[in-house]
Amino acid sequence: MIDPKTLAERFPGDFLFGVATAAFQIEGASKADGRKPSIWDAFSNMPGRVFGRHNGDVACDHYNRLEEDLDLIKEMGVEGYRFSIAWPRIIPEGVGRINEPGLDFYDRLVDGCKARGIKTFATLYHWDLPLSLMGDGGWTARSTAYAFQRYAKVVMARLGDRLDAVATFNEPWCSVWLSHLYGVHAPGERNMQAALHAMHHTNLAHGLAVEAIRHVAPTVPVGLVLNAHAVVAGSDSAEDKAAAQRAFDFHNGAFFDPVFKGQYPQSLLSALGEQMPAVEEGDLAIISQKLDWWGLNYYTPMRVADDPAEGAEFPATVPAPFVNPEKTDIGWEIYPSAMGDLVADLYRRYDLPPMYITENGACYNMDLVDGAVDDQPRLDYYAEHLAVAADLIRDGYPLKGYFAWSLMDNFEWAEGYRMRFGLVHVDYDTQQRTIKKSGQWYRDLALQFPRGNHKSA
Ligand code: GCO
Repeated sequence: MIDPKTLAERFPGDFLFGVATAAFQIEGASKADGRKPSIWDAFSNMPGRVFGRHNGDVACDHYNRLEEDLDLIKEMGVEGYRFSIAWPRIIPEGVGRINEPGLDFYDRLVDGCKARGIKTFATLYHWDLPLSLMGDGGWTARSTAYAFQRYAKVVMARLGDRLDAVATFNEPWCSVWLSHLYGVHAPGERNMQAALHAMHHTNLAHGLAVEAIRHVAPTVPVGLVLNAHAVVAGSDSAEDKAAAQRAFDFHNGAFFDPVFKGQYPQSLLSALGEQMPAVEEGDLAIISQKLDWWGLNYYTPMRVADDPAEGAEFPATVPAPFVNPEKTDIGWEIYPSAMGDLVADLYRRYDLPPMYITENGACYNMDLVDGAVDDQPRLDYYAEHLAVAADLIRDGYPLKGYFAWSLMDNFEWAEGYRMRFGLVHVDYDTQQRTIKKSGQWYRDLALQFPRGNHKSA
């Protein structure tokens, strides 16, 4: 077992270790204090969408257990907490009326972190779009981008003085492709045209929000969290290599190119441009404003091969087999070095600001035995990926911090509560929290920071 103190030596003294969560996955209290439904409430209440028809009504009951959960974060020894803000608590209908009690909750959250010496990394959008906005088409409508800008302004006016960083979106790949093309996430659409509209309006919303944040809270570092895919060709054949480049353009380029280059990938425009909404003059300048940081969420590589089918839709790829047969309980291949290769590839392709790993972690579903959870494979997953993170720092990449996904077991979207990613176990009947073996190990690592010259007084 890798000794956390030895591993700690490989990181600079001011490296930030944190834990991450998202509002809909942990808060519960879905009808409390003026919150209105999000698309995830609607989606999870429909049969056949989420495993076991699980929903977010109670989740980890975090909304009602805020103080004890903040104590738990403190106990985890971390210096940073990455959380998301629920738009339907702040502006319940998406537009119009502002709901003060919703803002009050995040006020308490942020103050509670500050009182405990924990840095606050807020995400404005982690997939819980106010359901009312679906009346206009949700993310397929350009108006949603402007509604998001106003929401960003409202949040930053209230919390901006106490946030250490803010991200506009979490994983637009999921809220665009997974939600509008593959139908797996809310709103469950399966349509390329809808997905391309969601893509551009999400990118636009990101840019409009950056503008709003800089206006209202100019000192808060602004970023974007992307689940960049480590795309690997299934073979050395020219066909598979070309497939990998198309997959890169579609899965990564659709977001990285407009944000960091001010244009959409040419291959995507050629193949799908006619189905895209109008890109209005000035949109790409708004989208490509310089960011202070970006966040990478990494779990597993994406192996692709060419799809030889006649008329296959862009990017025309099929999955290629795993190289490492070892996978986590959610079925994702474990392949730590792909994370390092991905970061190197992205810094080669784009002019990127400093980064954080904003999510990394593993699904293992072992349960409590005699009051303890022995989740050695999760601990190993963390140790192996953190070794790659340390290599990246050694090689000169501007990696500033690492957030484990997740603080605790929670609502794993379409998988419901059956898939567990927590460093802390949650008993959903009693809401009891128990730090797992991996959580104790992570705490021993995180407790070493900050250290050396960087130690704060
Ligand atoms: C994500 C998510 C998390 C997931 C995690 C595991 O951004 O994909 O932030 O919500 O729970 O990735 O699938």
